[in-house]
Amino acid sequence: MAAKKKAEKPAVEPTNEKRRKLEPYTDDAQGKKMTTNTGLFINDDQNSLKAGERGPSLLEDFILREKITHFDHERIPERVVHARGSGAHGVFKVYKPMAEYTKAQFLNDTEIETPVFVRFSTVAGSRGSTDLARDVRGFAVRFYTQEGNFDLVGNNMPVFFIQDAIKFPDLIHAVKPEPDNEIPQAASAHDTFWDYISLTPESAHMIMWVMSDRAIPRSYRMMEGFGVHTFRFVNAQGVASFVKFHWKPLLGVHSVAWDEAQNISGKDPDFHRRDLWDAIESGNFPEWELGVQIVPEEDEFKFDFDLLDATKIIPEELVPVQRIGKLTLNRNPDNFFAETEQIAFHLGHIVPGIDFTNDPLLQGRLFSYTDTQLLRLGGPNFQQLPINKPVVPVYNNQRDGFSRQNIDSGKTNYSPNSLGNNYPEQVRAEQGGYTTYPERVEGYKIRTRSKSFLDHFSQARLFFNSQSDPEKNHLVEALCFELGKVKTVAVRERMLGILSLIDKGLAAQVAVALGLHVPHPPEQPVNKNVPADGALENYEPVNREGDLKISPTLSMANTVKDSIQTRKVAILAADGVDEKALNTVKQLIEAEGGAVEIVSTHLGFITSLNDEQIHVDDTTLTTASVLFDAIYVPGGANSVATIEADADAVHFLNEAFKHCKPIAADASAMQVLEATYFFKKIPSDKGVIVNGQATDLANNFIEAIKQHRFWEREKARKIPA
Ligand code: HDE
Repeated sequence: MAAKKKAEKPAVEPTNEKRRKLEPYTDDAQGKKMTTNTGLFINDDQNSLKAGERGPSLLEDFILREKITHFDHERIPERVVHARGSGAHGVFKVYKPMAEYTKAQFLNDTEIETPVFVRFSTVAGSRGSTDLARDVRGFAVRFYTQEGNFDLVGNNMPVFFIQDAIKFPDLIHAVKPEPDNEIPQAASAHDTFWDYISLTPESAHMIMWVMSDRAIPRSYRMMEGFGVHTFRFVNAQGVASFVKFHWKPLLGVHSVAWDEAQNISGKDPDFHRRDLWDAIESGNFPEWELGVQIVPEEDEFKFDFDLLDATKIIPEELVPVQRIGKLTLNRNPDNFFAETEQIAFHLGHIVPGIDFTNDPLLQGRLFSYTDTQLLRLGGPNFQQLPINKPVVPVYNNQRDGFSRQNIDSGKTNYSPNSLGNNYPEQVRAEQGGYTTYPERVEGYKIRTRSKSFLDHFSQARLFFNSQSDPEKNHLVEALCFELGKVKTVAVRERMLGILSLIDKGLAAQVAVALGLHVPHPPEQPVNKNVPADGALENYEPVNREGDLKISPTLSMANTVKDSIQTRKVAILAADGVDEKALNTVKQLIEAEGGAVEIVSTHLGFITSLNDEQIHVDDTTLTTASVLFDAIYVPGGANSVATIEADADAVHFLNEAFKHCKPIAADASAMQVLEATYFFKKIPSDKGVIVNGQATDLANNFIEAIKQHRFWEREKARKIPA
């Protein structure tokens, strides 16, 4: 696919009702005169009012006071979790009517393009923290439907750490920086997190995901998304089914290496934010398909896990994912604060045809989201902020409060009323009024955990067993890293106990790195889920084998690898470069949708063999290999000699090799490769393309870039870059 031209912003607006509705609130100061907030033209914005040239400033200076007061109040509390994030506008279109399962209009009308706003985030770090932290990513989607806002507030992992919302504050306290010294930022590799996890066996499955490469995505555009909980679809006849939501990225699911992630955190902590922004600005609109797994109500108890348990997936091999529509992100926000920061998601923002289940994690979330916005956005009127307003009108008898925007006219603000003809009127179900699915519930009031929630290990094992060898190695190394940062030996030991209940080999490998022995025989993990008066047997984890041994869809090795679209390729070149080779490779990569940057030893231009002036995008000082997906070294004697002599350029290649990236070099540039460690140690590698003329070389290189990474290279462990 060819790289698309930069999108003209207005081109996407007419199709997007939400964008149109935001327009009246969007203002640009170009060509405008400066005023105070009351509209008074400002004559001098640079000097405060003083009593004499060198005299004190005067309290009378209303311009100074207004400007400073506003500034003093510019910050709002960051989100207590998911503080660091990036958002974008887009559209969603369903492929085929889903009437059999749901009456939700936006999932039935194939003509409607529903406007969306999506916010991706990390969970633990503060607003200014690095994008590349090992963490879960939030994947929150707001659909501005004709029946009101529907928010699918999901993550890039399909399960969660805990089964009951009442545990959430503890989990988050444990993962956030430690309370005495506020260290470490945006990292789970510390004592309090693993202390908590080692006492919380229900987190075993989620820990496998967070220690996998899913926690260090290459791009937001290359992540899956999941609604996590089981939701309910309800059709027009009132028939309900269970549903799990998925987002499948069309570019495939890809990650970086952990060493790379740590480097990126220093070189470009905005890596994911920049990547999303740049892709949209360049017209390479990120796309996902919405997937659903549907389970008929009568099959609720058919599985060896509980559908209400958010620490479990429904393996795709048991219930296939139907792809039912497409999400396209096609416009960056105009203002980060007004849009990305002020958007207030809530999984209680629902439309007819979609309903909740009794998942105790979901139930607690239904309370938390509005509650948190009341503090974060300063009162009950946050729904009237432009980014939060639905595209459909809003009428009710809620009134007043801080920063009320609406001017609600009329005498009545209560219901029933006769003075206002009893408006706004309620809406019958057949006319779109929301009705809750009449699920039958009865039981004792009781604080307990269902026994159907107690198998904490079989799906953790399923996940581990389903990984490719390199993925398993990464997971082991992640655990060695994280637990290696834990100072308390008893915590490490407890974690080894938990790991041994998932997989003995896994536990043994981690134990070696920690210089410990796996507790033997593996005891039941210390289980602090048990309430003071609870009986242990009601909480004791069950370690069953699990019906399914392998689920191939859980491995990123099986993701789509058919495109190099938006992959970034660095060309290492200097004066005297062979511009024919350079241009051939560059053009072929760009024709496939890849992006090329010329990296040299100085900025400005380099002069090729034939005196062509080539613009330099970056130097080995201003960029780094970790910010690219692949590297190419063209020939040309002088260029090759300069690159070979530049230690940073040689490091660039060694590091790219270490991170398993494809590398290509012209035959006449071999001298550069020979200066690297890797070429001396591993002269032949599938991902190092050194044969063929420019066109062949480029084509083989493109095929290699499609593979993303040559992880098997890591086995050699010979590259100290
Ligand atoms: Fe959240 N979560 N969460 N969460 N969550 C928030 O709401 C909460 C959970 C998720 O981009 C907060 O507006 C509780 C699961 C995303 O603005 C807060 C529990 C999943 C975002 C909150 C959970 C999520 C949030 C903080 C346990 C995946 C960012 C700011 C019951 C399905 C949304 C805010 C955005 C944000 C509470 C667990 C996803 C405090 C109590 C499970 C993507 O309300």
